[in-house]
Amino acid sequence: MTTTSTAPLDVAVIGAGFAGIGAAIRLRDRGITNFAVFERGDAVGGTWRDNTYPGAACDIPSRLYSYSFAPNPDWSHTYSGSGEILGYIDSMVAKSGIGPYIRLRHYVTGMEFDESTGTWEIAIEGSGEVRARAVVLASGPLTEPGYPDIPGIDSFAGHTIHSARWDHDYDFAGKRVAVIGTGASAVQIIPELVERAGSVKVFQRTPGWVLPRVNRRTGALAKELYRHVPGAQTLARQAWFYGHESVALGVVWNTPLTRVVELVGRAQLRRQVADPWLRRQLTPDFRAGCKRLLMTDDYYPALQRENCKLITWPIARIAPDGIRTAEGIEHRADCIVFATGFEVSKTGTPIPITGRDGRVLADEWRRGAFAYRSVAVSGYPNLFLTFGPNSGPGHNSALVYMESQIDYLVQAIGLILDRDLRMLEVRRDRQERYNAAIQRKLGATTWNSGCRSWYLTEDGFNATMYPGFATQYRNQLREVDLDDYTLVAAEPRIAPRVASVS
Ligand code: N01
Repeated sequence: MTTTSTAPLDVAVIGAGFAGIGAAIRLRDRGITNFAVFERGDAVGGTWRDNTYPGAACDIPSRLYSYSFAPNPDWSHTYSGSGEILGYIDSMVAKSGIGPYIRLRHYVTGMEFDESTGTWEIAIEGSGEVRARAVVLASGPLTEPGYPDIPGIDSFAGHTIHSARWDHDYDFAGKRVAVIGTGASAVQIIPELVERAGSVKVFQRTPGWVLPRVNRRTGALAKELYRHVPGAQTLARQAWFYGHESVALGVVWNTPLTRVVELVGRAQLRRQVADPWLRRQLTPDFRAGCKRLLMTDDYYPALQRENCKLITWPIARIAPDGIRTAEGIEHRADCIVFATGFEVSKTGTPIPITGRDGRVLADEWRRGAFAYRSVAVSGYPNLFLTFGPNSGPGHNSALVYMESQIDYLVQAIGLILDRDLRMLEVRRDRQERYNAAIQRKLGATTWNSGCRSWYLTEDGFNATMYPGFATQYRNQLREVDLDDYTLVAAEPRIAPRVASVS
């Protein structure tokens, strides 16, 4: 797709992960065609393109971890692996025909709002600038690999691999492997590593709550049913949705049901780990739900394999030949696997964003990000976020939340174009009132109950999670309420709209 250099795009979507692809499909469904999706990588898929470590899979059932507007009757299992999810994203692109709108290897480095024209000026590395009347920032929170702040990390002479940038050429056979981290990625990697490596040492700082994940193959008959009776698939999705909603009662808030979740975790530990000392080392000391629940049946058995050892002494430093723990033991390693999560931007922005009157979003978010209903920010007209501040689910599918954001922002962008608005900007008073309520509600959640997690800033501010049911989140984004916004008409008209051409 090309546009003339002077005519702005109607919409620029930044990122071609799940959110960006979903936004592109829904924009096109709405009849908006003068848009482009800018993706810095050389393929679509975002986090599912990047996280290809052995065992990478989703811990939310696929029928729910997918878009309701793109149902897939062919999921092979209840929970899918990363390859199948990536295949689903690719097939959405192919079936919807949005491929020509996607510009791969286009790295957006910053953007600035021009109030006089009501357009965003978007800088793209090596390609100059593009203007767009509206922007969808769909760059995702889990993109940059996070490395721990451990002394000597750069001195290690062996091989290093991060879970989010797997090295498929490295041969683990016979190697001594150290894994740092025991979060959602680590518990999927470790069962695979013990099969391949000579030995595996798992360095745990905090044990998490591990719950069973019963994964079943979807039979041919069920697939036929889903293929020919779409209502059956909708029904299955709804059942998963409300099942997960009920889990919120024990996971989002600290209630008697939280004890039930913990009982299930303890039962899993008792059933799978015989040694009382190991059990003790693996018993969490925080409320279930405070950190992400770890859904796996394979992790505890893997830790008890002959060639695997759990290390719970704190890491003192990384040395050229391995890892030294606080009690003075040296653990030699040929390879260190960093399953240490992501550099999550909670106090800044992924790229410099300059809004109306020269304000800089990273400055405003210095002490923690905030937005109106997670999708719009006052002072930054015509800009919409996916997976923005306080939109994270602890108990339900991120895709449900994303779909609500997308439907909302497509409505809002439709308004800008249909009414020929120069600016659609959320009112600051509405945004402040919304965030005061969000932060008040977060105080009562398990996430703010005293554990360390990537949900919180260093100061303990929660800019990440939505303190409620997915149903409530969805309802608040059902309609764009014009009372929440300031509308400024396009006057004088900006450069005439030009039909984009392929
Ligand atoms: O990262 P994490 P992740 N010394 O930040 C440890 C999504 N996801 O990649 O708990 C020693 O959760 C750290 O220890 P502690 C999902 O949203 C989804 O596993 O902080 N250890 C922790 O154990 C998830 O929440 C799926 O004490 C250090 C680990 O590293 C998000 O990705 C699958 C350390 C980091 O855990 C991130 O998960 C996988 C240090 N200095 C991931 N620094 C699905 O199935 C950090 N650690 C959808």
